[in-house]
Amino acid sequence: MSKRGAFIAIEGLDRSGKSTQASALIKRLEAANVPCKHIKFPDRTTPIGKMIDSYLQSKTELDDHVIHLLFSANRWELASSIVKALEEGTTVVCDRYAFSGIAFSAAKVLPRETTSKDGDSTIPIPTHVLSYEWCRAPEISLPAPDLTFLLEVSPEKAESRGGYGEERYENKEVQEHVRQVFDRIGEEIESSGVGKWVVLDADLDKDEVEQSVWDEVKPFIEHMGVSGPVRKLWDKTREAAMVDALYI
Ligand code: Z5A
Ligand code: MG
Repeated sequence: MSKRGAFIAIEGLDRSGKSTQASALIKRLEAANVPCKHIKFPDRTTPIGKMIDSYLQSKTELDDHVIHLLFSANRWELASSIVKALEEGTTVVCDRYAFSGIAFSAAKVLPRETTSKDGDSTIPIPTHVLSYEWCRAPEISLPAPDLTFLLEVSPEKAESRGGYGEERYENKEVQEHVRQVFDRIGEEIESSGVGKWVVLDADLDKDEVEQSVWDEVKPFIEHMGVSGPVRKLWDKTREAAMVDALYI
């Protein structure tokens, strides 16, 4: 099988510079004559994307389960076209992906906090609305990125960047929960061996972050793409099939 394109996801907290870095990477790939495609989630142009957009702008209310599944469906709408592009040799750069989907939903907490007593002080225990496992389930088997960047930005830097706080989820408390879920996802991806997870300091200047991204992407270009089929996220179907085979 000839080489295919690389699937690169850019993830991170709000205002960490994901869209800036996705565009910069596309420019560099084009300059290096690498066939490439720029996609973004949520894709607000599809019918599902329009429902998501309305929810994010607080124009409509949706149950937390429903909005989570819509975000995931918005990715599944494009899943086969991503695989097709990769197989045709196109490198796909994706601005936010399944990991944002899990992190933002699993980070949601109920407005009322339960408390626990620790000596004289009372410690708030946030009650999560959706479990991590529930949030991850609809993302299983989506095309797996070969390389994911997690852009880490401090709350102070994020706030100093334009537009912060205009949509849902854009507040410090939510962002801190999101950060914790991203860390858990990163550990899982690294230990699964499906794709590389690279954490970058996004407090740095745009140019410095851009260079770090390029340093990681360059080996894929030098190797003229990626060998082997597009892998799937958290895919246990092969393992399950092998276990089933033992009992036949
Ligand atoms: N969401 C979800 O819940 N579930 C899902 O499955 C998905 C998403 C996919 C909207 O996403 C919301 O949807 C988001 C997660 C949730 N919730 N929140 N909050 P979105 O991707 O549409 O959000 P956005 O409007 O694109 O914002 P963003 O992604 O947070 O921003 P960004 O792309 O990371 O940053 P940027 O646009 O590149 O840069 C922001 C500004 O900072 C801009 O003025 C830049 O010029 C500047 N900038 C960028 N980098 C730097 C550096 N290094 N130094 C200084 N200034 C910089
Ligand atoms: Mg963005």
